[in-house]
Amino acid sequence: MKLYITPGSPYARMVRIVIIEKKLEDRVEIINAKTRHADSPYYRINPSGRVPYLIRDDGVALEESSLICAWLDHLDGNLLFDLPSGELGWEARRFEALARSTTDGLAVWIRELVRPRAERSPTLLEHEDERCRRMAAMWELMIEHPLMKGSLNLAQIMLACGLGLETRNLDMQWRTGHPKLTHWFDRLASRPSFAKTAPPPAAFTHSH
Ligand SMILES: N[C@@H](CCC(=O)N[C@@H](CS)C(=O)NCC(=O)O)C(=O)O
Repeated sequence: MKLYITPGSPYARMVRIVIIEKKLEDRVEIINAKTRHADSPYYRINPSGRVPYLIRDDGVALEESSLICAWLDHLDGNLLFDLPSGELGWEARRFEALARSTTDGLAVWIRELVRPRAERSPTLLEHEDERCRRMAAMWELMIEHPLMKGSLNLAQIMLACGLGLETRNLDMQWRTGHPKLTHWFDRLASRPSFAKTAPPPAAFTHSH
């Protein structure tokens, strides 16, 4: 199989972590795609131009990190990330949706910061900064929930991939005033699958 990624994408990182946790590294070739470039050859492979993008051995291609993670998890019939049944299953879905919502904002923010300074919207940057502060305060209250502390799940992976953008976005200050979230993140970040997939640091900032 082939997985198209960019090294900084939190969504692609989520799939890469699942691949490592599932011990599928020998079965998936990881390929860097050139995204957000006019006439990129990648557009002939994936018309949407987005990553992650998995081309299965049968040639069928999948977009969307949640779909790709679920498909990979089902591959060997030995589910690592299956949802619990009943109320806990809905809680797991709720947490995963909140983690994805958090990451969606952080991804929009870094995307804006990567633009040339004159093309950036100060309104958007301010909006995402404020959203990030609110979401970090929310997670500080929720991070000791059994779902976030128990065995690894997709909500934990998604949230950590979002917060991990801190090494690229120097304006992002989710740690400040959030000791529980900081402790949670640092513990997860030392796990081999997270350490191996950490985004390359960059020094994007708007404030200085
Ligand atoms: N909902 C998608 C989001 C994927 C996404 O936004 N990928 C970004 C990188 S973080 C991308 O490929 N952007 C390139 C573009 O928009 O052209 C998922 O979960 O896979």
